[in-house]
Amino acid sequence: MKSFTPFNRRGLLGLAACLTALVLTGCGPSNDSSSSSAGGESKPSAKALTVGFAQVGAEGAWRTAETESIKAEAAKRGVNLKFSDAQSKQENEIKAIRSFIAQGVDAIILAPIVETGWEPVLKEAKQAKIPVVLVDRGIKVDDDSLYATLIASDFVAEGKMAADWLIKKTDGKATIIELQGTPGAAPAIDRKKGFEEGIKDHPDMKIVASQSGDFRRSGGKQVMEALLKVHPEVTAVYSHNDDMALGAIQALEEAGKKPGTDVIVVSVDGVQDAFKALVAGNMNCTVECNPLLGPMAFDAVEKAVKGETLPKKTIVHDRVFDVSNAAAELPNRKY
Ligand code: GZL
Repeated sequence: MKSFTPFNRRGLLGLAACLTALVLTGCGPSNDSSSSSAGGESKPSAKALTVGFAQVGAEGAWRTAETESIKAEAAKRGVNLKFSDAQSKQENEIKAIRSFIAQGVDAIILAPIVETGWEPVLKEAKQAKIPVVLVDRGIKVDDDSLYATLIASDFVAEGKMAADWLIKKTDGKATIIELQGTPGAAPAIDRKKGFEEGIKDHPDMKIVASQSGDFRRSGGKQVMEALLKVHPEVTAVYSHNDDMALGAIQALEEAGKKPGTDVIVVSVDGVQDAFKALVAGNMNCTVECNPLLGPMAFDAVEKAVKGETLPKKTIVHDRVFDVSNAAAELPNRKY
């Protein structure tokens, strides 16, 4: 057993004294709860998220309402939002996404103007490990890992609801002009598909003309003016959105027809001006398509940035409005 000589005994006493001094003066490892040691550290504040939002443009009331919903929710959650209005051009949306990637945002929200052409830029976002949340319109890609989730209405169902309502209203007999949305856009493709499915077993429900007004009020008016000259026998208009329907109503009035009576007007979106037209009797039906997607979009972003797996699609449910329920609903409309 090792004996202690005076040197090492003295040495040991000195070492003990040093250690005591160290602990008392806090020069050693500290376990003081007020310091940054593990026990009492204050949680680092959650870093505010920076999110890029690539928006289609500002083609109408619905789009404006969606933009406002996303911006308001970002402000409410303290998110640093970088916003891009693509002026209804896909190349501008793609440029915006590349810019967001270069800035190193935490996530991207994309409202894709059309269904195709997204793979290259979404692969770049995936490479940069930046999740992409799609809102309001879907895309066609082979690899659905290129986006975290899609939050949107079921446009085929909307088209079907519009058809069902019109069949009931006209006892299955109508000469229809269809106003299509933006060519290549998911709501235009699927609202057309749903409406056609809805009328396929009703041979007297005839679409005599179908043309794009690009989801714009001006487009709806111009197309309706032109098609009225070719089809003065029209008895119903099916419009892929309210903005075009409101333009068509103007064209019908200028042509001396009574919209809502001579020509039945059925549309989609449920914007406030459509409700006013329903109450005034110029429009007959609108199928709601909710643009207030901000809360759901940021719930998805917060999950996606944590690497959580999200459902590939979250369907936003829609209701049908006509003269029977429009007046009661109008005061509740938020867009
Ligand atoms: C639907 C949305 C459509 C609206 C139109 O989710 O993409 O685009 O129905 C808008 O009013 O232009």
